[in-house]
Amino acid sequence: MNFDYDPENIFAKILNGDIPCEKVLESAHSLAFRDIRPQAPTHVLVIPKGPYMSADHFCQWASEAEIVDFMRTVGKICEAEGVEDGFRLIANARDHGVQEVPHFHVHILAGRPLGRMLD
Ligand code: DGP
Repeated sequence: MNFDYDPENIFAKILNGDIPCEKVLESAHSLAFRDIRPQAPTHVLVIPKGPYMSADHFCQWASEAEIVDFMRTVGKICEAEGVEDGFRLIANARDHGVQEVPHFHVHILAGRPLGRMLD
């Protein structure tokens, strides 16, 4: 699995403490921090601690404990950030998905009308 994972990617460096982040929540298998270029009043990134490049890899190869931990982290952040008016989860993957950082992450966006994405 994950033979192409780049251990030098930016989120790997955040995970090992080489690059600082504005941490929102940390759990056994996940870390959440604020996006450095926020696109909305709430823009949090949730990443697994394991070396998964993208959502398909995570969903195929992560353990159930990692997957549950990740989804619970998303849920806790939604509750803490107050997303009653609505929110969006985004997981970009590889070239066509315009993924900038090759470590799986979900964007949580909220706090303003986000417009339509899919027409
Ligand atoms: P994408 O891979 O296209 O889904 O988006 C990557 C996001 O990561 C982008 O919104 C900007 C954010 N980002 C890039 N470098 C850093 C960084 O060093 N720190 C933080 N907090 N966010 C970063």
